[in-house]
Amino acid sequence: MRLYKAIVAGALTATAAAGTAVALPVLTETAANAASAPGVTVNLWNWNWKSVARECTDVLGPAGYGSVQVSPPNDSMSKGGSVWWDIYQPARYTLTSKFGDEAAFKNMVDACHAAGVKVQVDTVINHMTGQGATSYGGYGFSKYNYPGLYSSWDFHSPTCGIDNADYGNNAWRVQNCELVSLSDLNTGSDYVRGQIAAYMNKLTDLGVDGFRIDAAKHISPDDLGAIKSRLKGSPYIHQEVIYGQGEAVQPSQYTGIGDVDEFVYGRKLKEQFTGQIKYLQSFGQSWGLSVGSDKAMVFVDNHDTERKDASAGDGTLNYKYGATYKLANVFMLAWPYGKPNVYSSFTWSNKDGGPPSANGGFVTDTNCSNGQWTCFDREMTGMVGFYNAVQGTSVGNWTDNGGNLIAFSRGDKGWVAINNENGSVTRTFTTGLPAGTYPNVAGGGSVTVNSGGTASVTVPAKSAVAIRVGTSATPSPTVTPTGDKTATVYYKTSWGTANIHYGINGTWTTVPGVAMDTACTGWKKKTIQLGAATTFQAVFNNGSGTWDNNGEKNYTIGTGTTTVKDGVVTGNAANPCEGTTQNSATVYYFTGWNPANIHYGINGTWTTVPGVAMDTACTGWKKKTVDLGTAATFQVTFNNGSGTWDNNGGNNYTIGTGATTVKDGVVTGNAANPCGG
Ligand code: LAG
Ligand code: CA
Repeated sequence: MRLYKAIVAGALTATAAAGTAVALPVLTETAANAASAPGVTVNLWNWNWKSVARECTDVLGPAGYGSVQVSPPNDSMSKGGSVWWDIYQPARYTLTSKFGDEAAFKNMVDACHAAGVKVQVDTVINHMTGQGATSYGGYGFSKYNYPGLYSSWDFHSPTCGIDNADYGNNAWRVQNCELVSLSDLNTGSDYVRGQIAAYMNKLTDLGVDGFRIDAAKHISPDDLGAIKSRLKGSPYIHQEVIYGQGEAVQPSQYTGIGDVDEFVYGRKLKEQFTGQIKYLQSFGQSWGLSVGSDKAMVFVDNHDTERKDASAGDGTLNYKYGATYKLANVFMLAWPYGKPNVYSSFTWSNKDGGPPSANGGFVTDTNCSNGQWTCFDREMTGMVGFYNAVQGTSVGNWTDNGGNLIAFSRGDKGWVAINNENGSVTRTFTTGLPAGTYPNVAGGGSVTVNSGGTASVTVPAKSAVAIRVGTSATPSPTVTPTGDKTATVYYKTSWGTANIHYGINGTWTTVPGVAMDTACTGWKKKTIQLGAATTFQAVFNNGSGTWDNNGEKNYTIGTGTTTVKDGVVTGNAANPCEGTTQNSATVYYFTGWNPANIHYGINGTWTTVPGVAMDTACTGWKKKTVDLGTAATFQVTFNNGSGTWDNNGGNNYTIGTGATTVKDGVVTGNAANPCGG
């Protein structure tokens, strides 16, 4: 590991030195080609500099991430921490942001470089502010006046606002009028170009390796090209040019300057992963992606798309989709298209709400176990190694089950199976890998490949198995996790839905964790496989932002049965539900939806919307068994997870114990299993 770090650090220095030696005027064409490849980028959006530095050292470097993308480091308008979007209103180019000062920024760049990770900066250069008068750094400004930097004549004037209709037919207005009332810099002016380039060159001098150009669509390619020609070195550039069908400004107009953020990619992955992923066999530019693979930076989501309504056509998956989101990211790192950008940020319920902060909006350190941060970068570490190992190979051995399971190889370097079904799939797959036993880098367990390159693999529901060359074989050629320790946790709560979010040896579940079952009135229950571990860390939440993390300390829980009640952990406990009445209801629901959720209330306590995912019982039928405690009936509604509901015409369904079918609005109690058996 030390040797690896030393080599990478040496390579970085050499690139920087070569960059400064190049004469400035000839940069435009050669620089685009010379810009060093970013590898797998991770967007640690809204992390403070201290936390990014720590992540580079502890996680990103060891995992093999190539670059980290950080939030705008310049001083910005301050809304005192109430919203996230004040960072997209620059006040000046001094590095006094809510994420830390210039010294902290420099420390971060150095720490990331020492770990072999390049740094890309989100640069907001199309506009200044639309509101406010004071910045995080304590500087005073007004919309068209930034003392010592810009005055009214540095903005496009007369001023105008971009209208929705402009996108279709008026590129000039999209690039010269104001985006959401933000004062639009006159990027045609020599002075403005000089100030922007000076800011970016200062970042380069601090060691920055690349830039995301915010709102690039709103800067004409001519202006952006002119700014680029003034940049030092050959930074990697990706431009935010959001594709819209038939629009006047198109991503392809920017590929001469650098890469483009490919927004169609995430939209397509959302469609497939909430439908049938078998179609992904032909996934590529022919699907309507806006630029070619060599010009695309791709992502499952970013800070804007994760906040779009589930029903919006341009929305994407986000961390709230749990396992589905993770599978889409596994696909992105396994499938050869574009340069992947993994997203890891804070959890939210209010779309505008700011990240965890203190003292008037200064972002506090990232904490990966209090539920306020997704730390999703940590869940993709194994797949980053996979990405690095398979570069230069192509897809082979494609197979699917005609539905939601796919598998493919990358040459003889890697093989992946992605199971987006609600049930596990066991098959013999052709992996194309040399014989051996490989750890699953997308989850737990291992796979043994025989001398013919095939392997018999069980891919659990909603999970992935990925294996690659270069990983150390596990000590014994056995399947699935070593060790078989389990822990059964009973949690006392009045929440309708309770999730347990837990970490075993530092590897945590995806926020919000795993849904617990109702054990009896007031108690939720979950049994967890610990492998060889004898203790683990756990916190609980209600699925909509309320957490119990034991006053920031987490709960430490051992094997066997444990109860957690009012902050008290009792190990080797008796089952608190023993002796209580335990009614249960099995509901069969006839629907074409996939997924289908059951949202229900027992004695007036309802699950958190959208409720609980139902399992597929057989064609057309979904199924879920619900523990009712002492209740004899409960209230039920159904939904498809994206806003379509069946609530029995506003009356809800009332359902009793035993098996019940619900079909076309008709409830049949004490029903036979409609799937037979
Ligand atoms: C971007 N790319 O082109 C960013 O990815 C996106 O997050 C930014 O919008 C936008 N462009 C400007 O950099 C965000 C919020 C907006 C917010 C804006 C400026 O999505 O909602 O606008 O940042 O802070 C806010 C208010 C507006 C208001 C504006 C100016 O929401 O109602 O007109 O501030 O005062
Ligand atoms: Ca503009």
